[in-house]
Amino acid sequence: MRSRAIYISGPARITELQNRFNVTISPFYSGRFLFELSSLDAEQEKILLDIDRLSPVLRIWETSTKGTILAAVHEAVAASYIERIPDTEIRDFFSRVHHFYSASVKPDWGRLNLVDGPLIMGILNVTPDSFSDGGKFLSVDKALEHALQMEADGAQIIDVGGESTRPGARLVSADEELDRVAPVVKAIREKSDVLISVDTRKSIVAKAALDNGADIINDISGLRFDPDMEAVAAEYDCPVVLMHMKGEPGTMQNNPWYDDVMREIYLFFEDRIDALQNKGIRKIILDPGIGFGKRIEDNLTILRNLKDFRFLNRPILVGASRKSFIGKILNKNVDDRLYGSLTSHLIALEGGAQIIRVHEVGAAKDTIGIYTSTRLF
Ligand code: 9MG
Repeated sequence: MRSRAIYISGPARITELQNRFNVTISPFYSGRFLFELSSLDAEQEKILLDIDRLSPVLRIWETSTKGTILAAVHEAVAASYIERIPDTEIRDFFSRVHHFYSASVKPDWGRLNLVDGPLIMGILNVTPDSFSDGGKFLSVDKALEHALQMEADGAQIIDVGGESTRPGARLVSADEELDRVAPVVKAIREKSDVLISVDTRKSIVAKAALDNGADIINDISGLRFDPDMEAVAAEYDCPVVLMHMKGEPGTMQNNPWYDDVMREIYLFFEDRIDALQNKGIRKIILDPGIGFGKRIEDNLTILRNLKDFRFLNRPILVGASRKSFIGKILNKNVDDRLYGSLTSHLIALEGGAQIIRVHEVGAAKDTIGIYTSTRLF
């Protein structure tokens, strides 16, 4: 069964859904979630209808011939109630709803432990042409110094990347990328216990980084660029960042277009989670890929609706730091985007992001400090 949470942002969204599903939705649901359930078999549909009869928890507006149901699930779906539902995918659906309304999932994957609150991933670009700090950290010593400084400032993860992913960037050969990344990962690991992620689309680079002490694969292609990447992730059983990107870096910002950006990303995540799990990859972090084949309004829609993705029961990572949508909205150069970046981080945290990928670690740490304090009272 496929299930998707749809956030009803306001009257325009209500009208859109009314038209799409041919149903009447009360304005009462503005600001709430509806759930689109599809591919239901007859058995599942019967269970849902029984639940609808017996309980106020679920109300069904339509069982269409296409097998899609638009449902409103009240926010208080109690765990004890879930226990009484027969053990089917419907029960799994209710468990996910329960999670969705109670808190983000917080897996403890050994060295990567998301139980104790959001983590900071500090960006370490070892490229001559990276979009915001190009060329500054090309030597191993300089890169190491910067990594250790970010750790001292509060980063729990250092994201080492040897290929620029800015729009229009050129492809780098595997050898060149390997030469940039592997010695830096090795040097950091010799000096520190900090988590290291390797920002690469190439399995050879990922494997070398993991062999030198990296912990996480951060692949902006969602492990689709290199056919061997999934095998490496499965073999090392390491966490992977599954990022959404429309197109590829060279051309992705040439007129990107979405009918419904949230829907497209959501379905991409569902498909890729299935595919990765079938390959034995269990530790999946979702990342909507701010700025990767997205217009300004797409980036803003994602940030505003980020919590929709929590329904997929996976931790969420957001990278908004210094990105061009901030520059365009505020009319600021790349070095002047700190406040815009921090505000974006805060919105991401509010939407359930558990890892934020940042350039300015100390400032991000303060943002998280205030954000988490407000959760305590
Ligand atoms: C490498 N890189 C650049 N931007 C990124 C983002 O937003 N997310 C992830 N996972 N990686 C990114």
